[in-house]
Amino acid sequence: MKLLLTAFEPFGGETVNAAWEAVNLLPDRLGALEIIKRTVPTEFDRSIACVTAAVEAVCPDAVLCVGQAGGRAALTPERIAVNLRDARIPDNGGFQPQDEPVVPGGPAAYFSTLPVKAMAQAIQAAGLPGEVSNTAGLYVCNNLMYGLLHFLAGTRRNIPGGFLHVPLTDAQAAAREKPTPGLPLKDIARGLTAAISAIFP
Ligand code: PCA
Repeated sequence: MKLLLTAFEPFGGETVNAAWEAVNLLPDRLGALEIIKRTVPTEFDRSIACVTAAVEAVCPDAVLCVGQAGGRAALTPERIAVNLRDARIPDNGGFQPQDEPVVPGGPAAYFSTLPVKAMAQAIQAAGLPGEVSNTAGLYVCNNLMYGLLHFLAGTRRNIPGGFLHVPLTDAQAAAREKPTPGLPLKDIARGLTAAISAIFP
């Protein structure tokens, strides 16, 4: 079995992205599962093109995209992606869409086709904070989750896919002006491993 595991490049003026740092710590194999990792540009259109091309190239059995959510204290599998882009800051290409759809004419939303509750429970069982989130925001992460699920729905190949947000690393959190939750990087990686084990039980 193969998992396509993606994470975003740093964005918003930061030099690291907790999602990519954590994905990078994971091995390329977990038992029988092969993990194929890809870095994704933090740009609205390019992120979707990058991940859908990787799905075509890799033919994975599931796709999990990971992003950083500064301010969150838990690892959060996302339940839903909405067909809306409304950016508070420009993406890494300088694009800042306001109140526009991800896919004009597309459905209002897609639900994750990953087992989000089992993933959250597995993270908790590993002794880490994990909970299902009901919003992936309106920035590049929600956009990628929507674009991926729209693409997968059109392939009729039944590949489950979804998104998970991680908190900042404790080092990133310590550098923020306001008190912000953070987790040790190795705990974020351990939580991701637990979530993956729930996708391939
Ligand atoms: N987090 C941002 C985009 C890239 C990332 O890692 C988000 O939550 O939309």
